Amino acid sequence: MNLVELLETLSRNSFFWTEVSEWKGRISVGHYLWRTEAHSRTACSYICLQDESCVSFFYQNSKRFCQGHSSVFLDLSDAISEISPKTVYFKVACIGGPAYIYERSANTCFSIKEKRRTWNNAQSYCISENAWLLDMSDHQILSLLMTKFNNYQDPYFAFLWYWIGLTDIKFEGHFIWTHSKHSLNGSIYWLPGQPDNANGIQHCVYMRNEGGQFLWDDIDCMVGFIEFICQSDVI
Ligand SMILES: [Ca+2]
Repeated sequence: MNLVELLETLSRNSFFWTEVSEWKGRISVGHYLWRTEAHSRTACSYICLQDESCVSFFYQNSKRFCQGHSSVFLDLSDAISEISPKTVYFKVACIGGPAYIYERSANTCFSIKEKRRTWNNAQSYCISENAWLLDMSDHQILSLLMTKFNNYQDPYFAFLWYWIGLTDIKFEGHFIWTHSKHSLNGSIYWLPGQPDNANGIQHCVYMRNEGGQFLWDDIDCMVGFIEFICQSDVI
């Protein structure tokens, strides 16, 4: 396959196609901006350094605003040896930025935030990264991710609670995934006896690990000690 044929293949298979250029013998298949929070300029530079596709960053001290510019390059030899160029690209290209992990099996990106927030503040945090609270309305993604969380290798992960993007704040008992706006029609993932809307104030859903399995519970959206998982698209 020569260069022209390769580029044609990439553009056919890649809805995210933005531009092509050659640089130091590599091909750029696109670029994207990411934003996140960092406590210092050094921390921001570190985030950029950790992302092999990051080529520049900008830090605004007053807002702790860290913005980076990443270019995604393919080594020509890698691209040829790996038949699916989509896979090569997706490994690094999450809209949410370098903190996001691309989950190949579900073709989505997510980031576990070790920060404690109310449900609304967690959702705002995700939105600030061009992401949203985890939406598992797609049945395939639901099953893949719930299995993944149950097998997650981080030893601390199973001890914490995590908001997900599911709420019945508008109509009691009618749970909606906030990003996709899809209704939840039955689920095998509720904790026993849940959702119970205890005291009439439980309208947001979090998950926690019970006996080796993550399951869901509805709780007061204002509870502030729950961590959360953001999800973003791939570029
Ligand atoms: Ca409950």
